[in-house]
Amino acid sequence: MKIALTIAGSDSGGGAGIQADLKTFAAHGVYGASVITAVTAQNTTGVKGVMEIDPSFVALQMQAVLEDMDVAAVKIGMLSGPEIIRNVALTLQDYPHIPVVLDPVMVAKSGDHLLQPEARQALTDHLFPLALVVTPNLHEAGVITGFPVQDMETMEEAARIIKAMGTGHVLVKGGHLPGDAVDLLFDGTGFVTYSAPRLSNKNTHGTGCTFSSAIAANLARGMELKDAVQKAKEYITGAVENAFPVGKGVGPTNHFFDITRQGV
Ligand code: PXL
Repeated sequence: MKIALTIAGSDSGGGAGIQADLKTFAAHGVYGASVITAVTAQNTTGVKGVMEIDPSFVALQMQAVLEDMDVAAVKIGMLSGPEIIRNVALTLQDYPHIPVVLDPVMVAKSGDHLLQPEARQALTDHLFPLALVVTPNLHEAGVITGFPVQDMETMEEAARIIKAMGTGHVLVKGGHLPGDAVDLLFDGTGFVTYSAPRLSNKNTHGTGCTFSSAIAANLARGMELKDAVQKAKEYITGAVENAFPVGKGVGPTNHFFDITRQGV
């Protein structure tokens, strides 16, 4: 069984963060290891608090996993602060052969900060150059580039700018566009688009986490990036389509829709 590692925050509500990542890995038949960067006290209605893990202890968790296991892909989510970012980047530098999917998580769906605004520069400076692909949504692409990203034209422009920051590829996610959910992958030369019809299900908590860990799971299984994104897009569409209400707010996606469909 292939091994994937998630470096991310814990969502006590179980719908996003580390919990979403591990469920996604499991749903793909990939063994999941996890390095926790921060613990959120959170449910489907919002974030009540964030406790950062000591940055040196984040590095220690990474070393424990990486020196022991043959990790085939890494997914990075919530990083919280600049010191954690620097330690994650420093540790990853010793493993340049492992593909890294970097989800530049900034705020939760509820609007709560998951990355301190003063940590944005560290994210682009230290981690973008180590990533095979960075996966911003429209809001994150706007914050990173400094202009509103709201249609295909500005998504292309943002992809070019983010690519120039040193990442291998950029996947700008258009899930918040009016109309179809169209994502745009840029490799520095050409664009590939991935489209899915807009779904009306309101239970979308953890969509970004789930999408990026599905890409990482597919990479761990040996797929090329373009195919990994295509398959992950199909998976996240199924997970949102089959989401069911949990809690009183925005519920999580259904990571195991393939299994629940079979009546398990
Ligand atoms: O989806 C972004 C995200 C990442 N990590 C954690 C989260 C969330 C969103 O709520 O809670 C821990």
